[in-house]
Amino acid sequence: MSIEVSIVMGSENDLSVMKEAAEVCEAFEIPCEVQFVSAHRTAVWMAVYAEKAKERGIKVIIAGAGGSAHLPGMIASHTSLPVLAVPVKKPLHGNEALWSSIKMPKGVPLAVMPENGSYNAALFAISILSLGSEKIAAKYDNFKMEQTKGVIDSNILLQEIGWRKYAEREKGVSS
Ligand code: RP5
Repeated sequence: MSIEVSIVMGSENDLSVMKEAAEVCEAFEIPCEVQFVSAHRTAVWMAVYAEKAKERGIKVIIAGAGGSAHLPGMIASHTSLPVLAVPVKKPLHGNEALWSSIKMPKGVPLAVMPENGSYNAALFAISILSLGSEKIAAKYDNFKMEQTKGVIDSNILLQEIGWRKYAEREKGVSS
């Protein structure tokens, strides 16, 4: 099966955030690849990678970067594929990666996720892929239904045991 989703990031230090996107793709059985591609340190490789992505069968690129975060925008400038930006925010970082991505000038569009939003980036990629695949669309619909059911079930329990007990139970679950 050919790779449909590309997950790229500027540094190995972004992997702890970006791996969630790969996990979501795996859960939906979407073939994806994960690559370190830096706009600053491997500028030529980045351009070649982005330019070849479409002919390799890739349909969506998820690009994560921190700091000045040029990678998503530069990838988008080298391909007509949809590019989803994940601003990577580490402890002590400001919001620079988010602003670098969201301020993309007119003409080169970028879909920008929340900071560290690699989970939603993968879901967004899946929603794009579902336009061309009934199988993926069914899985995505099912995921959303299960998610809705989860909230309804939680609320039923909340009404049964009250918020104090529910909160205590949550503490127990998370510790
Ligand atoms: C960006 O610069 C990367 O996306 C990373 O988040 C940030 C810092 O890179 P490292 O110095 O941690 O490799 O290119």
